[in-house]
Amino acid sequence: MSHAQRQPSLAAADWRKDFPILGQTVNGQPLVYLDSAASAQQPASVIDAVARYQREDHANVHRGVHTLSHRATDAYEGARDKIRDFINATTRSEIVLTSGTTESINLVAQSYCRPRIGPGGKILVTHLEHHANIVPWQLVCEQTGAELIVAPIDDHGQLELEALRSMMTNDVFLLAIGHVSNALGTVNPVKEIIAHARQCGIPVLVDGAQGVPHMPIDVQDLDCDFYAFSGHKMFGPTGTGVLYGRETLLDEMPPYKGGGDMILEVSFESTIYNELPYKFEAGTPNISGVIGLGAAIDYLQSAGMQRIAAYESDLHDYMLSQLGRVDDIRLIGTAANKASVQSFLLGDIHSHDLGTILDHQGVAIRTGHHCAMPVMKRFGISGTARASLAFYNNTDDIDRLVAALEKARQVFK
Ligand code: C6P
Repeated sequence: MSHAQRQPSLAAADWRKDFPILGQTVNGQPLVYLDSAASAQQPASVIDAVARYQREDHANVHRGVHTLSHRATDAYEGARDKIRDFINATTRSEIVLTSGTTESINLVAQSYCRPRIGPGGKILVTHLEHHANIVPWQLVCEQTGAELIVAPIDDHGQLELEALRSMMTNDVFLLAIGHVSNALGTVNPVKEIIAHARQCGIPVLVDGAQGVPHMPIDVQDLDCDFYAFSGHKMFGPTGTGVLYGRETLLDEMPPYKGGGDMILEVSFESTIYNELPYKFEAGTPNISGVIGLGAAIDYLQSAGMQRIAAYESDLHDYMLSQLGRVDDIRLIGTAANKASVQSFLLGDIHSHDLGTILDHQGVAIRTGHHCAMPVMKRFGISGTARASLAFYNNTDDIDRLVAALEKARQVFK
């Protein structure tokens, strides 16, 4: 039986029951949530971990001698250890806790690039990037006189690898590349790309916002210098995120923000900064959120990332085969290696209208440019409808999506 013909296993039914929000009806229909790339839902264990912390343990971290502060600190730092283990970083010093992928990338742009780059230097990105992996580099270029250069993609939404490699010249200071495209679902062969960049002496930042929720990530195996991701896309709370950074690089970088907790000693004459990773974590952090993120990692570890990836791959194939049967559908993003996302257009229905009609049928998708305007421009469109999957989705969700699209077609006939 071909990959595409295989039905996804029923394991999702077990996972699904762990997500209380999915049990509701929306507009009179059972909710079909196909917008996990924007923000994934949280299992009860995450919601409970945050609530338990708020009820029983809340206090500021790293500051108090009292019991609650110790408990809060232990839980918060325990989550950092879980993150280290989850992505196989070498040490916990390499796990900087941020508010999300966006902040993680801005940190690298301002603290790693800005002090080191100038006119004549180049930052290399790809045409597939989310705005969060474009605009921080444009800011640095404006600030320093460096130049942003962009590797092209083909009509399937795949990187033109030969062109990318040929752009890795001596004057390139950093390659910033997404692991998985949020708009098209393309999975980039980042391990091979990083290996080539390393031969060229170019450090690499990977935007892993759409990678971490769907596949096992091993930053040592990838051999990347930075890997950025968000808690809310991996079934944890919003306002949490991670910057993995190679310790030798983080060590050399100046702080990104100043304030409490990132210092060892302050006087009006000078300040001695704290050790890694605290040097980059000024002010009171999102304590409850990070504890929730730790619980999300526990959940993912017990589900098993390999198992999740295999299930989602089958479900994605099923989605493609079913969408392919819808008349007048145009699939945007047809790369050979894809994860969990499919963009499409239906006839000449505006994507926002399509999203609204689907919502009336209880089906939640995202519409518009997906914060990836250059991708839309590349395909000559202003936006798409996008269905994105997580392991709590199943074939019924896909069938409901297809039925809702058929209904939309009738409405607009
Ligand atoms: N993409 C989507 O619907 P933040 O907002 O910092 O958590 O993540 C930003 C970000 C960076 N890179 C990629 C590849 C992303 O997909 C995102 C967020 C959401 O596709 C919201 S636009």
